[in-house]
Amino acid sequence: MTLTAPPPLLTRAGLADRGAARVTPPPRVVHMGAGAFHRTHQAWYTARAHDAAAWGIAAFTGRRPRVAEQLAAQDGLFTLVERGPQGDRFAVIDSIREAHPATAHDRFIALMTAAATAVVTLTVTEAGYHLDARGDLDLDDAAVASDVAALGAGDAAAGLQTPVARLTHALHLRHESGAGPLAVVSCDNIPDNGGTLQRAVAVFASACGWDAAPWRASFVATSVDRITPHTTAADLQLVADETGWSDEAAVVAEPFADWVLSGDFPAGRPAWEDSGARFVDAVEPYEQRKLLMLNGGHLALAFRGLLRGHATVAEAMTDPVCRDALERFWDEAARALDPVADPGAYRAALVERFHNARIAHRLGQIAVDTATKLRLRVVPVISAERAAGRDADASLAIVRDWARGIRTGVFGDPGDAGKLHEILLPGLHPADATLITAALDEPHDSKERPT
Ligand code: CS2
Repeated sequence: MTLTAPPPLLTRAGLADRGAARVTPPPRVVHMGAGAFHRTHQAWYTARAHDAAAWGIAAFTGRRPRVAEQLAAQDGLFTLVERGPQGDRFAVIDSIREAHPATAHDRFIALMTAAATAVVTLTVTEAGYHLDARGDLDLDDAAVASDVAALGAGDAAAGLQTPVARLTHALHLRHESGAGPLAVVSCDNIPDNGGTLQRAVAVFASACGWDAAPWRASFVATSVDRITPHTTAADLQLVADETGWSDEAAVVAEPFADWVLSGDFPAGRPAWEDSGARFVDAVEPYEQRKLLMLNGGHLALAFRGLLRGHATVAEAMTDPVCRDALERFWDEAARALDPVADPGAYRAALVERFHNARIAHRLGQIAVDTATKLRLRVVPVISAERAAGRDADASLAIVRDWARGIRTGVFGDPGDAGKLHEILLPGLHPADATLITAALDEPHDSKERPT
């Protein structure tokens, strides 16, 4: 057997050697949460803007530093594999200019107080905001409380745990430094993500004794969309074979991408519209459509699908029982949506996207932080249906599947099994809570038996 050497690591010098040199753009965007989704979405939109040469991204990871190490070794470069139903397309994305772990707080502060920095984007997951049931920052949360204490003691360098703390600290120092205004862009699947983050920052600031009111930060609301499965070892091998580069930071995504934004960018921004981003007056109809139909639909498929032994979204789509759970949930969700966002067309496109069997989007990847996701994606449909005098049966079936999955250890944290009410119910409208309690308490083997 002959062993062939692996191809060289993807780097800017390597590309230049092959006659494909890339411009290294100055960092003007700071990103928090440089996971796979950031790379397939905001980094890709930025790289395709006509003014990309002027807009580099300084990306910071969250709890795990690995992606920062991989990207740093590759000068921020990575391959995006666009995986359509018929085949793959490979592109080197060059918008990330530098990458750091979240612990590099000094570098984060240096960038956040630099006059040239115009935009900060976030993909820190729903749970990463540490919100309570009403969507407000939870000051009783242990990580939040520890960050308030650390900043109160002037001890930020010891390591802040939460993104809201890091951001608020940086905005406070930017204000003190007199650097100009900037835009803060939440790209997480949270209703009114811009307003929610703005309130969280104000509450955190006040807990630290700072007044955020005069800070010149514009909180932009967005709806983001691009299905991004976890990258596998086979994907990395494919990238090496097809591109001739070793690339530990490669990511895979569906061809579809969507980004709707609303708000001001007082210090400018990349021309993201060149890549298809849309700037609108009100993001809510689009955000609701995406959150309820795609993300809520994902939960319908993930819970029912995992209970029935499926591994991926595409697999669950071919099971009539899962498909029926999804379609019935979509009927309810569609009634809660603003027709301006054309939920019918979106739903038809979703069927195609979910059926893309070349995307191995694992149901287990979706079934994490499940209580927070249920609250944001399914409970609003229950409330809307009930308010209109209907039974919300399909949405409640998702709650039943959730309870069953956790109690039987199919997904979720087994330690949660005894406290489902405690996790899901606080803050809910009493009428919704009563109904959801009944769904949570229903014995396993009665309604919606998953066989
Ligand atoms: C998914 C999302 O993991 C999940 O909860 O619903 O990550 C979804 O794939 C993206 O929001 C698609 O844009």
